[in-house]
Parts: sequence; structure tokens; C-alpha cells
Amino acid sequence: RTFKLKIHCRIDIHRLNAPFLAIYESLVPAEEEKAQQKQLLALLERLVCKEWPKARLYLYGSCASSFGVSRSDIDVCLAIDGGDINKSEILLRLADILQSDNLQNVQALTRARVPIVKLMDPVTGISCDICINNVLAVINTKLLRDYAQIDARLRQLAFIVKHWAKSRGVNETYQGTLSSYAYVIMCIHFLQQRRPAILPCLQEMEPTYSVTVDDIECAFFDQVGKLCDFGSRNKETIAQLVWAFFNYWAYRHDYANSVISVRTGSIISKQEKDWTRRIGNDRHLICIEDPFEVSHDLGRVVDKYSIKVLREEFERAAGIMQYDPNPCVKLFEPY
Ligand code: 3AT
Ligand code: MG
Repeated sequence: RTFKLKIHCRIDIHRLNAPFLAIYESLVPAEEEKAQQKQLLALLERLVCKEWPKARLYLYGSCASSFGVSRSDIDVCLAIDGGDINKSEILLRLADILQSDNLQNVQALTRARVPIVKLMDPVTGISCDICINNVLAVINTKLLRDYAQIDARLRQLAFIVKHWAKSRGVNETYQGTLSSYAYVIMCIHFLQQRRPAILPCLQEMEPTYSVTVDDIECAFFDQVGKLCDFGSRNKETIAQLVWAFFNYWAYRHDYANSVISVRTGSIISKQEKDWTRRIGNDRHLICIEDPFEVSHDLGRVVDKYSIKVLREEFERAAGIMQYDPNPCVKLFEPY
């Protein structure tokens, strides 16, 4: 009986590969959009260098990590030297400069957790956030991009998970659900845990890249061209992985005791991290260790209401993948 059920499920799941790949393809940004992003970055570079000749601009976030879907905002980091810089002053000056160059909706958010200037380019319609000296984010972007180059299934899975999370309203940190960055880390962890593994743990390998930022040592193996066969012993397809991902977060993850850790390529205990109880606003109801800022739980935004919403959404998705005849529609239905 079990045998029959398994066969049944496999046939169904293979039938879903083409539609999932089609959804993935429809989300990948066109070359033209990438060119427009570069053009906007070049314009910003010119404006910034006039005022601060030694400053540099870096793209980070999903448009640089290769996890950006079509029409995403771009994230830019202004790197500016000097220990005694006043970020608010620079952001306000930057906002003035941008406004005078006809960029639209320019707003300096100097009190945000990560202070930024927001803007929209009227020529391309692209929106952009500029932060200052957020070097760790530039490095975690590189880590994500390097993982994406090892196995194509990571990018496929992450696009589908992000699309699902946006459609279902569970990609809203201000409402206590998870950031896009957290979802990508969840996908990397998941693919590290498959047997045979689809992704290695780059931070456990001999480092070929190493920088120290804010006293945090960021070191990992980044010659990923040498790893492009890594996942080839695992033949799971994108449809199987989407099914297993939701099943994992619905029924297999131990929310009470476990922390997922891409840094170690494993699961570690909440006890070990002292994440067993609420401290301040960090409730640790779903624990996702940041790969570099190890004291930082990417799930800390989740509260006792939103954890229910999240887990119900994982269960809904797992149920649809298991039983629905047309999961590619139902999964992404607006909530
Ligand atoms: P979208 O495609 O924009 O939804 P994203 O990956 O660009 O996804 P964000 O725009 O929210 O995500 O964030 C931009 C980058 O900032 C991603 C990551 O490098 C960094 N970042 C975001 N949230 C965190 C966090 N909680 N801890 C550390 N770095 C973060
Ligand atoms: Mg972004």
C-alpha cells in the first residue's frame, strides 16, 4: 500500500516540474531590466562622486545576489571612509542631491533600523534604497550569490518560495513575518540537509575569501566554479523540492528546540545559543541564525501571532502540494 502511494505521488510530482519551471522563468528579470539597473547605478555613482570623490557604491540585496525577481527594488550601499561620519547628515545631503537631479519620491529615513534614502527613477520606474556603510549586507549578498552558482535548484526553489511568501502575505517583517533574506537562508539550509546534499557548507570549507567587518570575521570558500558538480548525485527535481520544503517547515522542523544554521551546515540547539526564552523583543519562535552575525536570529521579528500565521501557511502549502490537482495555481492564490 505504501509502495503504491509512493509511486502515485512520484508520478504526480513529476507532472509538476514543467509548470514550476515555467513560474520560475516568468519571475527571472529580463536582460533589459538588468541593463536599466546598471544604468541607474551609473547615474547614482556620478552624482555621489561629485560630492564625495572617495566614496564607492555597491549593489547588494537580491538584485546582486541573483535572487531578485523581475521588478524588484534595488539595494545600494554607499561606502564612505572615516570613523566620525554622521550618517544622518550624509543621508540628508544625499537626498538633496538626488532631488535636484529629478529623481522622484526621494525620502531620507534617518531613524530606521538601517537608515536609508529611498528614491524612484522616473526613466526606468526602478525604486532604490541607499544605505551607508552596511558592509556586512554586501558580504552576505556575496555568500548568497556564491551559493546560487553551485546548483541551479537553489535559485529555482528560492524564487518559488519568495513568490509564494509575497502572494500569501508572509514576507512582511513589519507584520512579524519573514524577510526575503530569511527565506533564502531557509532554502540554503534545506538544500544542505538533503541526502545526498545539494549544497555544501561554504563556511566550513577551507576559506578562499576572508574579511573582517565590525569585528566579525567573514570567511568562506568562494571558488564555487569548482563545485558545480556538487549536487549532481542528488536527482531531486524542483517539484519534489518544493513539496519537501513545505513539508519540512510544516511538519519536520522542531520549532521548540532547533536553530537552523547555514554557517555550520546543520541544526543546532536553542539551548546552545541561549535562545530558549524571550529576551527583549527577540522571542525566538522560529530560529534562523544569520551566517555572519551569529547572535542575530532572522526569525526574531516573529511574534506569538505571526508564528501561527506562518505555520498555518506552511501547512496549507504542504497540503496543497500533497493533494491539490492544480497546486501551481492554488499555492500562489492571494490571501
Ligand atoms: P527582495 O527581492 O528585495 O524582496 P532582498 O534579498 O533584496 O529581497 P531586502 O531588500 O529586504 O531583501 O534586503 C536587502 C539586503 O539586506 C539583503 C541582505 O543582504 C540584507 N539584509 C536584509 N535583512 C537582513 C537581516 N535581517 N540581517 C542581515 N542582513 C539583512
Ligand atoms: Mg531588496
